[in-house]
Amino acid sequence: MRKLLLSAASLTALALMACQPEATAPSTEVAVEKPTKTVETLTAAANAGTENSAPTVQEAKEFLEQAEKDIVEYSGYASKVYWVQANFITDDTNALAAMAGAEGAKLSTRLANEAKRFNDLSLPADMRRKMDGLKRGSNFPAPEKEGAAEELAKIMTDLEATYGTGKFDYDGETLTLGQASDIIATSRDPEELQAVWEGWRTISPPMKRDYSTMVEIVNEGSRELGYADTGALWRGGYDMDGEAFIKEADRLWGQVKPLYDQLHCNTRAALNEKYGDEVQTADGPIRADLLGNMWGQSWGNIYDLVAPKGGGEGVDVTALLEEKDYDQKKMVETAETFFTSLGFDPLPDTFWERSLITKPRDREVVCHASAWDLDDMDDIRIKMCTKINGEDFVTVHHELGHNFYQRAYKNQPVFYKDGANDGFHEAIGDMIALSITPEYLVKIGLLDEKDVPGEDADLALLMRKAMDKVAFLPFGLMVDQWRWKVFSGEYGPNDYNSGWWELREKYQGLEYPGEARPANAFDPGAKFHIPGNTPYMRYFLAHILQFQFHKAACDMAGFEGPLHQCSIYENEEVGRRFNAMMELGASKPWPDALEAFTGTRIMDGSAILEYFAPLMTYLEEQNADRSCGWDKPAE
Ligand code: X8Z
Ligand code: ZN
Repeated sequence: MRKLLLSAASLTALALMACQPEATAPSTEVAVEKPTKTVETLTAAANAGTENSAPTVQEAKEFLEQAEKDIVEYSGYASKVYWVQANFITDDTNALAAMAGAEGAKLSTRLANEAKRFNDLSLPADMRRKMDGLKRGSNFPAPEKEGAAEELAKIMTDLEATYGTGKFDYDGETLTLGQASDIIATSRDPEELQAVWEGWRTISPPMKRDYSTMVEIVNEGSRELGYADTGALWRGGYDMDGEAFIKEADRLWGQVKPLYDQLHCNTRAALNEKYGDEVQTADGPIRADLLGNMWGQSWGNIYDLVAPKGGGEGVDVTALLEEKDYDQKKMVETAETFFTSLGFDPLPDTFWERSLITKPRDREVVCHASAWDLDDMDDIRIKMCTKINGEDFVTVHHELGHNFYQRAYKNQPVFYKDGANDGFHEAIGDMIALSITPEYLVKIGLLDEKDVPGEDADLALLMRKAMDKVAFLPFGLMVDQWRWKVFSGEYGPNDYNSGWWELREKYQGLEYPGEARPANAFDPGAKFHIPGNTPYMRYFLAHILQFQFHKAACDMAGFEGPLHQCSIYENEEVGRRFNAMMELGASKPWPDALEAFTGTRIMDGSAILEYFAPLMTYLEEQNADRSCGWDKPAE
């Protein structure tokens, strides 16, 4: 949890961290119980509802100034509470986090309600934007009734802690998610894969009751803020009408689905060949435990099964990191160097002193990678249980992208200390990581010149990347399709699991292993962002945007070859223009920020299609005699 969501652009004025469960929001006891005189006066006047109480622009200005102070004061301590809890999960730190969360929830609710007083007042655009942001409250708003903020904050803290400490027994050992994920990534024994996949999902049934209570609470909070439900509140965070946003997401998915369908078809055929009809049929959905990832969200770990024949070797970054003896710190330093090569200042010493980059042996931490901004200025950090492999090499770039973005917009008012939209925040580091080409790896000494793959390896490089990036797209979309239906009531608690699998099949073409899921299964709870309460549409958008950014950057750099061969390493001009977009934070509607860097105001999937165009041709050839798609034939 942990953010006070404030702006029309899904601003999180309490942008303490990216990639984290979001809270309700902030304020100290003092701020909650003793609002300043100005605000008291305003509130009393608003309640009085007389003509005499019509607020002035000056009052609005004072209100915003006071709100900013309250938020800064709250987040200054709450961020430290959350950091300690996520780095040291105990009953005590959970209790502290829940207390901070409740205060935050009350603060955001109070500010949202007070901001309504200025609804009919004509305000300068910038003040209106701040006011609208405040009125959105938080992504998980508490209703005003007594005790609701406390109950909500406790549930949110408990859900996250249950996930963070989740373990299960397999083959005489107690496995953490990290250990289970290694088995899913490397094992090719379908029985073992199924057992470990099912084992991890035993951690989530106990979450279900709390989850449904939480849904009720935040829906009530959302209704008090004027939204039909919490899904509508989330969809309202994109500088456009919520209904228009649904259409926008559908449009983007429609652009990229043909590429996904081809990848799905080819991957299913490879799995069928590897495991036989008994395990993976040649038609229908793919068995979710066979894809090398606990959630079937990115498939790079089974690249070996789909490697184009005679298509060269590609580059195995995991092997290179091992060969060159990289440790976690060296991985992060390497990612930092990419940013500094673009002209960004190095990370502060405190980043290195305070970040957590290796899984501690002797205490419980939230291992899911995240990036934090503890003082909304320079105290930026990451927290991740980094593994020395290619996947986490990309993730450290992803996390530093959050940190460099946070620092770029640090001089904005607190209301605007956030991404242009949440997809932008997730796309920055990923865009940088798209520049990790073989030539770049040679420049930094990770790959020897003699091992640079020839042109014939392009397909291999593209296939590796597509197994991660293209495979992810429908997962990025379906997680919040599920949550939107949960918030709207279309999926009640009895439908949570069946609804999840309905969407897993519809969008991803996946199915669970085994005959049936247990009656008490709550499989959504086994994915961090559900108990961690982090909206997910941001990752879908980021997977579109990062290719759009990459293409714009390569155009700027004057690169003329195919997009997947372009690296912007050491290009300070691109860095300067990237920074110009980043330092806007959320101060402008996101199309303005997009235009500042790419020249267009529209999110567009054509860059990812261009990037993978040679692979698409290859996939279509491979699939020519296959029957693709996964719909069951009509009876
Ligand atoms: O959660 C993350 C980041 C932190 S914001 C590690 N990601 C999503 C996930 O792991 O499910 C990055 C890609 C998608
Ligand atoms: Zn992220």
